[in-house]
Amino acid sequence: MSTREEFNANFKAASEKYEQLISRKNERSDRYNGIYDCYKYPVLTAAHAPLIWKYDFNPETNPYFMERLGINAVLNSGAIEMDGKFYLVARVEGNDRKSFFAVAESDSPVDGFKFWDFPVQLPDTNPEETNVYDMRLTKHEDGWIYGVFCSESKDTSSNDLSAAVAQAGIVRTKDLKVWERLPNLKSKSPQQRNVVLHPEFVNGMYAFYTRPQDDFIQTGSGGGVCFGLAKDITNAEICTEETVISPRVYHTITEVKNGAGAVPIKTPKGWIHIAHGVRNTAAGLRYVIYVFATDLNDPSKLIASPSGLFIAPHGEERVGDVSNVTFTNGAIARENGDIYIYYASSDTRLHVAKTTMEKLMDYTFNTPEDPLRSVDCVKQRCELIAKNLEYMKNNK
Ligand code: M1P
Repeated sequence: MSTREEFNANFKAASEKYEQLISRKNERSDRYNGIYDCYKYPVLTAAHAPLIWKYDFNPETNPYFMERLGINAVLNSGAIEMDGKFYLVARVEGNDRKSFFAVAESDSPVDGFKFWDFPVQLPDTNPEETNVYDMRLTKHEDGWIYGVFCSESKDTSSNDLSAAVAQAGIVRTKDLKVWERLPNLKSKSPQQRNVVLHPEFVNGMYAFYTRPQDDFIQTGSGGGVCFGLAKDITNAEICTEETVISPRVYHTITEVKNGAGAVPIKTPKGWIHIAHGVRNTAAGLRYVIYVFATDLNDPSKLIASPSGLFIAPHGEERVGDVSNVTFTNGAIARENGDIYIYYASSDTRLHVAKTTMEKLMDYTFNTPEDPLRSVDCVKQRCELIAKNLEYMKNNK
């Protein structure tokens, strides 16, 4: 085969494989817990990256049809529904380890996501910024769609080559195409990650869920997911105390750290938050997704904390670039009551889980809290068992 024939054959094979992948229908998996449905296939993976992002299509300059700019992973994604279409603003990581944002669009919430030709080209307003990731998309009542993301820079005050500083970057858009960059969020904390903008004004101000941290990785004195207000989004600065609303707790799934995830979902009983919690194990950190709720009129007040984890990595989800991780930063709550939660596994690929407003509320407000001690957990479980045995006896 001549080099040109080989180029053509490889080009054809890669194109067909890509088309097959993005037109593949998703199917519900057999994983069951009554709370949400899972799907067999991830909604986005590195293989969903368009070929034009990776290959040089010109046989003169790329005779072997080689990947020139490979894509390593597609993960943590903001999510939004607009005009009946579903949009994911995913974190795409190149082989060079740098992340960027790209919009994938579909008519369906569970499959068919196709990236737009060009990734998001953020205005370059912060020359020290090295990396960006994990955008939360908030449809705010002021009429803008905000993207709040992690803006990472090298920590030049440290001799450690890996030392970095995380800040909350803010952009806004009306159409996901034109993005206006605003100054990064200012707060008393030296570092911030997993910051989420609340969709409504609170006391006439912009409300943020923050995650103060002393260090790039360790939250240190940061006590958990916090709440704070800012007067002006065009120069956002937390002007209130950052009060902890979902604390880290010893011997729970949030012991090491936690962070806000998807934009909170408004329900008749309160704001439901789908967040992540991290604990340490002999095999390293384990990230799971958990749920809590805050008061409708005072979103800084915790009103429900269902016990334990909501989504944990299962099967193949357990393995990836950063194994044993599930992480979410986007969910879509539809007017018909369906809720789609987009979560990444092991920092490698993006999945969807489907529930409904009724089920999520039932889970959030009727799941017992973690009693925090084994002896009390056994009591809690024995009460359930006794109730069930009694029910079965009376309903034979
Ligand atoms: O690697 C797991 C996750 O780690 C970070 O989360 P946190 O700030 O809570 O440690 C984030 O960088 C996230 O992107 C990543 O998925």
